[in-house]
Order: sequence, then C-alpha cells, then structure tokens
Amino acid sequence: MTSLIAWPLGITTISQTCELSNFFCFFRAELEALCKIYCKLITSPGQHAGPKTIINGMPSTAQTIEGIDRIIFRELMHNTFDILTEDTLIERMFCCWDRDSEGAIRLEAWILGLDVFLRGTQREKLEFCFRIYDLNNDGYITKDEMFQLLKNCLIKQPSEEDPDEGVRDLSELALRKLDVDRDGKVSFQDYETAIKEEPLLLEAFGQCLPTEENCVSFLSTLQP
Ligand SMILES: [Ca+2]
Ligand SMILES: [Ca+2]
Repeated sequence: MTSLIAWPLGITTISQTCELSNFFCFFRAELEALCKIYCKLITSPGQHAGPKTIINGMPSTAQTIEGIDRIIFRELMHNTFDILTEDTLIERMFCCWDRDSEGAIRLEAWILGLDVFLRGTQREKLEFCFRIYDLNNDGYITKDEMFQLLKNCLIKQPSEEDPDEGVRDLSELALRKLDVDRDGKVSFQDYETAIKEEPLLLEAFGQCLPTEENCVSFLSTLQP
C-alpha cells in the first residue's frame, strides 16, 4: 500500500495532501475535489452529539476532533455509495476508517479510506473487509462473529421456531468454506486463500465496498 508509507509525515492540511498526490492512486485534481468535499462534510466535537450508539455491547467512541462524524459517514455510505448494510457493519466500517478511534474521520483517513474504497488493489480490499468482519480485532473471524454478522444480514421469518438455527447452519457452512487450515477459525491467510478460489465470498458477511458502477460514477464527479 504505497499511500501508507507517506503518512508518518503527519499530513493534515489540504495543500500538503495535494503535494503528495504521487503517493495515492488519485490524480491531483481528484485530490483537490476530495479535499473540498471533506471540508463540506466535517463537524466539530459536540455538533452532532446525539444519544450514544451501543454496538456489540460497547458504546461508540465520542468525537474528539474535527472531522467526518459517524452520522455523516452513514449518510454518505447510503446516499453516495448505495451501501445499505445494517448499522453494525456501517459502524465497523467507520471504525476501520477512523484508525485512531477519535470518533471522527480526519482528512488523511478520509483520503486513505477512499483510496482503498475506489482504487484499492484486491489485497487492500481483502484487508479492509477482513478488518470489518473481525469484530473484536483479534486477527481471526470466528464462528461467533460470523453468526453475529449473518444474523444481522438475514431477514427474520417470524414463523420459524428457532430463527437462529438457519443462521447457525450458514455460519457453519461459511466456516467450512473459509477455514482453509481447519483450525476452527478464519485467519487472514485462510480468508485470502479462500477468496482467491472463490472471489464472490469477499463480501460474504455483508456489503462493505461500493460497486464498480458506483466507483466510476463517484470518480466522474471529481473531474474538473
Ligand atoms: Ca475476531
Ligand atoms: Ca484457520
């Protein structure tokens, strides 16, 4: 990931970002447009402070810096990128973009996130999806995590006696497909190997990337 190498420099201003256009997959004009969009989307700490979201029993991080907050992020994913996944996944996506857990997405994280989102390599997209699905960040997707993710994705049938049974079966099936080394949990290596075999499994636990069509149409809005 070439763009990551540049970031220890601590880039925080728009002019600095544009000077570094060589480090991204974006053209200079696109970067300028992304910076402009960023400026329109940012809020300050407290500006949007609503009731605290509780995700997987953990309260979400409060916004401590100026940046794109989770409410704006969710709207952006829904309206601009047509990503209509449910809230747990959107929250995971937000946490992956907000790398320093500051409760808001800084300029550099915004550009980095979009770099993967819109022009990322297959490997970068794999890493992104894996981080989202690894709910407790321990480096493995477990059957419990699959269960939670799939349970949220699937529509409940009220007539079923045990609605969780189908989800358990599906998690079992997913584990069998993805756990290449058969140690009972899915490491990044397992996931990478399985997706090379079967690319459609990349977003097996819910959509977290825009479609090709959405990427093209978003990128076309950045042209001068
Ligand atoms: Ca995990
Ligand atoms: Ca494994």
